[in-house]
Amino acid sequence: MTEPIKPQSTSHSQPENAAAQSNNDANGKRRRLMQALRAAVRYHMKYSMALEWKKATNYDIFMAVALAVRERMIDGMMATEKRYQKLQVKRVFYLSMEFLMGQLLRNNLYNLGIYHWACKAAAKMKIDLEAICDTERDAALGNGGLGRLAACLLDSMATLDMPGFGYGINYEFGLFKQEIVNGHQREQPDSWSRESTPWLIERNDRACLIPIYGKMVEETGPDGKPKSVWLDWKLIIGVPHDMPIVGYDGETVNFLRLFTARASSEFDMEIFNQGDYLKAMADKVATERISKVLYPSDAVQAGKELRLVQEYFLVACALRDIVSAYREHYKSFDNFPEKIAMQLNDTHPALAVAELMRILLDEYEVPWDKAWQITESVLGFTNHTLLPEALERWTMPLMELVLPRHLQIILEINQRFLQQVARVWPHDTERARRMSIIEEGEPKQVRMAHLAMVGSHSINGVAELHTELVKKTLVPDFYELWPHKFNNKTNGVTPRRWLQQSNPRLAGLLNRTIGDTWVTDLERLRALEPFVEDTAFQQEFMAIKRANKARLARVIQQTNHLSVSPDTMFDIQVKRFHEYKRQLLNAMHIMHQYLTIVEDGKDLEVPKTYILAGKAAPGYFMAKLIIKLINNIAEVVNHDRRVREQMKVVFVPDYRVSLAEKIMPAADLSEQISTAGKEASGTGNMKFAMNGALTIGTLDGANIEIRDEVGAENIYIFGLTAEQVATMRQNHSYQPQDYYLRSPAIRRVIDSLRANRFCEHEPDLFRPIHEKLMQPGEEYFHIADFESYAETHVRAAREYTDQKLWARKAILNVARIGKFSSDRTVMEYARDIWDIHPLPPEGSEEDEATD
Ligand code: 26Q
Repeated sequence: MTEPIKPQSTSHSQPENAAAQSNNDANGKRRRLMQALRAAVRYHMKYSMALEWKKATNYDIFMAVALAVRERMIDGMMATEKRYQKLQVKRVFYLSMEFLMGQLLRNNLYNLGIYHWACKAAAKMKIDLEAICDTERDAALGNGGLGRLAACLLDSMATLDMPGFGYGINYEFGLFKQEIVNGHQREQPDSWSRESTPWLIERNDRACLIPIYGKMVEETGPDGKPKSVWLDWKLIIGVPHDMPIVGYDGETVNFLRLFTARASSEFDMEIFNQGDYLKAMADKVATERISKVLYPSDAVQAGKELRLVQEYFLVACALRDIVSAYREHYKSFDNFPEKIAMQLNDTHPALAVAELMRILLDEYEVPWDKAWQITESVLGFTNHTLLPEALERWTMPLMELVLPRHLQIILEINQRFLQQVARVWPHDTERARRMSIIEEGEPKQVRMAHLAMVGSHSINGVAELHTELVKKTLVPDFYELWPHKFNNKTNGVTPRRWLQQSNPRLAGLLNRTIGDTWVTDLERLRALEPFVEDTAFQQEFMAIKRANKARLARVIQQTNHLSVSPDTMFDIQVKRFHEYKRQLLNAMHIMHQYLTIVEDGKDLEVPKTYILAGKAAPGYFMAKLIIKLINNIAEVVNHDRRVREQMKVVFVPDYRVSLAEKIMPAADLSEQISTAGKEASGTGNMKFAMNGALTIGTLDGANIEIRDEVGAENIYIFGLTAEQVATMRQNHSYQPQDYYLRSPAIRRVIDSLRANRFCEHEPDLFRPIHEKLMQPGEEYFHIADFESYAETHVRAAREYTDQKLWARKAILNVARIGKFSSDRTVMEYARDIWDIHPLPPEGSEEDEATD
């Protein structure tokens, strides 16, 4: 592989002559690298794309550059595989229905260590590489937090030189594109062009055959005993497509393996031969539907057959692939747990428990107890939600239809599990009912979280509070039975994408001030603390923030045709739309601010730009209505001359990873305002703070740990605690009406909704909103938290007017955010759950530093 070149190798201490010599070498290397890049790009433009330079669009140039870069990634991937093979290292496989990768060219160039040289090489060809990178379509194979976490973990595993691989589905359509029409969300298909992406390498040689549907039939086995066999199944072909994942410094290149569903031609042949051509074609279309589209909901599960089939398809393809690679080196399964770990990203791949058992039992005739021991020691399960409506359940009839053999195995697992429960708690039928993998009812349902917990040796939550709530309130029986299985792994985000690449100005300042080691060791940001009082540093820091705000203002000008001033405070909430995330609380506060100006004639402490973005699941009525409300508020506010100098409201359409990369660095205030106890962790909160925004937030998810790190004086915490919320729920004491009667501000906001102030031409449009807000026991405590929220906003705005004070706090957020690197998260998973270790290439790192 071509050696990566570090942009600035500063830390080497060498004798003068040797240093000069090595500088010359490095310069020569750079020159050769730039020449090689230019040559490769020209080559691909001509021979891969058959295009002339003169006629190439920016997108064509993107393709040619990507193909040139891809060569280096493939070299790295093959070298990495060789290294792993040689030592037969233990590997971890991250099974996930979602990988929200975003754009990849910029990331790959940075991680290969050639971004700066590629920029220069491009400049020589009169090309603006940043603009080229921005023509790339996002790979949006995920909904939000859970999918983006998977992508961050892949980046960290490769950066840490760990053998960690992603397994997922190669959706033809990722998350829908959001358009806003008359203030309403409209969904458009996202064609991210998986057929032509330069980042996927089709591996027909590793295609696998997956059986599905059919029935169980009792037969007599060779030993004369009755035996049930799975017959009349259909076959699906899974074709893997590998996306190389380059670690920072380009040394380790792992991969994300995504499977496409194809109809099996051998199988179809039979029907073709029977002459039913149309039936055969219909079957083919039905099969290939499996990898057609990502389900766009990130909370309520629809219980749809196609989704179950998708989940099975992922698990079956992944396990076949993993087992067959293992079998190339080992005859028995004795070493399986020593060589393989698998992590289940929520319950979506929980069928892995049954599928691994099936493979071991039916295909390799491993006895039950041994198979069970292997399964349990290999699997780990991560929970990402406390919302009851998001817990996956599948009806028994559907399971039986789609996966008759798996259902049999699940029932057997359950029987043995319930025997174990009965040994610990004899005669406690109520507890057995609660813990059973099967939920009684009409119809009976399979609880996927129970299946995942029973079949895994580790169960983790994604922030400290969340893990405590999983143990104490979500599944207390399981915690009592297996306290040793439960552990916390607080989420993190990759500082490569979310600081170095998205905020090059701040990254530059950091490099100049404390060196560049923070890129792979984020705790090094602590070295910034001595600079918090340094006026010159503060000014530079704030100037960078302003430049990032100006960059976002340009985006907003283009998308919303609205001009916003980078000299106002940027108050930002971006995330999926959900009632529990309480964009509505933000909206209520914006209405309150507006009414304060126009009705009370008061000025705001500071001029503000409220920025919101995010998608609602297409079937989520309330979330969509809240999007409409925010757009209507924006319409009213932005056209009212009375508030012109003081506030603007922007809803930026089509929130996605590439937009987030422009938004996070431009925030002054980060809104993390979920109802306490509802947000498992949040990861946007980390991205904002890492880029120097202050958080206004509740004591929920990772906000609590962010406060612990940055210090209570550097974050704006408000509202009820999870405990207070739970108590008020228990004793049914939450009466929104009480707050309404007590608080004129709340009254005015609710009354303005009732009076159609934000929907003059569509009376009653927002009735469902104010009615729900005022319902006794309202699930999300909007009104209960309103006053505390509004007061805290006033405090934040006042402090913002003292720019020196604000700069100090913002800098401390950056300096103390080190914990939230996904490198730390991955190291904890590797140590506590996977038992895997870094395998740096020989002669890298230490050797380099000492020679
Ligand atoms: C389930 C069944 C059928 C169809 C869809 C789904 C489904 C899909 C996606 C259910 C849930 C999701 C996504 C959940 C998610 O993103 N959770 C978030 O995970 C983050 C990473 O751990 C946390 O930071 C967030 O707090 C959590 O909300």
